[in-house]
Amino acid sequence: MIDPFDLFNYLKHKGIEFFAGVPDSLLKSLCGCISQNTVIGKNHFITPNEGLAVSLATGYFLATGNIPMVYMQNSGIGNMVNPVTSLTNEEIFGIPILYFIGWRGKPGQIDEPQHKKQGQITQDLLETIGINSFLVTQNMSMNDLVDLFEHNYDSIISSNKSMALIIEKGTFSDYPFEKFKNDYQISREHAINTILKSLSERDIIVSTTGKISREVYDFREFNNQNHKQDFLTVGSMGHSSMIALGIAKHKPKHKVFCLDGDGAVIMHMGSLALIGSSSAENLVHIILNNSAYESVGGQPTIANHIDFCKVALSCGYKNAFIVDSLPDLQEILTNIKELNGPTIIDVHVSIGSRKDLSRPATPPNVNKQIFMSFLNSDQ
Ligand SMILES: Cc1ncc(C[n+]2csc(CCOP(=O)(O)OP(=O)(O)O)c2C)c(N)n1
Repeated sequence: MIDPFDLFNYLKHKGIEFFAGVPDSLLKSLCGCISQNTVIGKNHFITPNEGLAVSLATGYFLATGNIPMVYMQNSGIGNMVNPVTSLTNEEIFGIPILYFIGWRGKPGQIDEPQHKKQGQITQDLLETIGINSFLVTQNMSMNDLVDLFEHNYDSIISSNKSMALIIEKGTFSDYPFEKFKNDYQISREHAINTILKSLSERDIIVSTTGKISREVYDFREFNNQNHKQDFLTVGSMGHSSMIALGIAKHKPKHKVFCLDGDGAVIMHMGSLALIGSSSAENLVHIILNNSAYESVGGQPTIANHIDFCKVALSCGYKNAFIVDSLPDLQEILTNIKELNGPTIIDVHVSIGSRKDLSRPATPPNVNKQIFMSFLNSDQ
């Protein structure tokens, strides 16, 4: 195992003092250590998506000539393919970056279905987009990692190429970091239960990546309901509102509720602009806003700098509500039944979740069939 603080100090010794990325559960203690020992907004930026971490790191390199570090879960590689292949690649501008990439879905390890494909292709994909990658496994020590660096880092970076370390689960030991907090009162799970209880049997749910979908799933299980109305977007963070829009436009007699996270909305915030311009009267976009990436360790998002309602209204949403209490949430859910959307509800929720949340018991393609049969059972 590697102590994140030893790594942090080693990186400092190599002149790496700028960090950008999107948090990952496998990198939780490393991300915590970076946050604890840097200044957010100065030499550490938690970026909306992984591609933007690459371009931000590029700007840092251009301004200083120093090597930036970019971190992410391997599912974020997709978001960075464009800036890596058309900006930082050594045949274009040649911007050297050091990547730390959490390896979900490693072949041979049990993981969720949405990580399987990405886990299989992680090394090949990095090679294809021109990044030299190295595996860091849980049995490696800091000395092993230093060896790996000393043999490879300088030669790769000095030829204006990038180097990635693919990090296996369990590589980093714990690091005591101060947890980000908010002042919000409602628990996210209570908010979700309140929303689902208020819906009719015809309403559709599209929920986002992470624990929000797991809480939706558990609500149905605990209430002996089936899951046919729910599309759980277990991967593809940031895309659930577009899935919801696609359904809403083609199933106008159903109300479609997108249960989104603030981190997910920020990841692809242009979706608010498209929804606003869409005149999807039957779309209700609910942000369960804890200003944090709670599902992967609770690191802060930039949501507390954003008034989502104002943004949505300026994009063309017809109604917007901020909610801080369960009675207000209940009242708004009743009132919006009569309103034409698109509607946004920014529900302020606390950071935290049950430790024993379940995960869908049936595979995504089976869930898709059940969902589509429900959607297409009436017009
Ligand atoms: C492209 C991509 N990057 C990163 C992740 C890892 N990831 C899964 S859930 C999550 C946090 C989601 O945060 P938010 O939307 O704010 O919801 P919360 O967990 O706070 O409810 C992250 C970063 C991912 N699945 N996909």
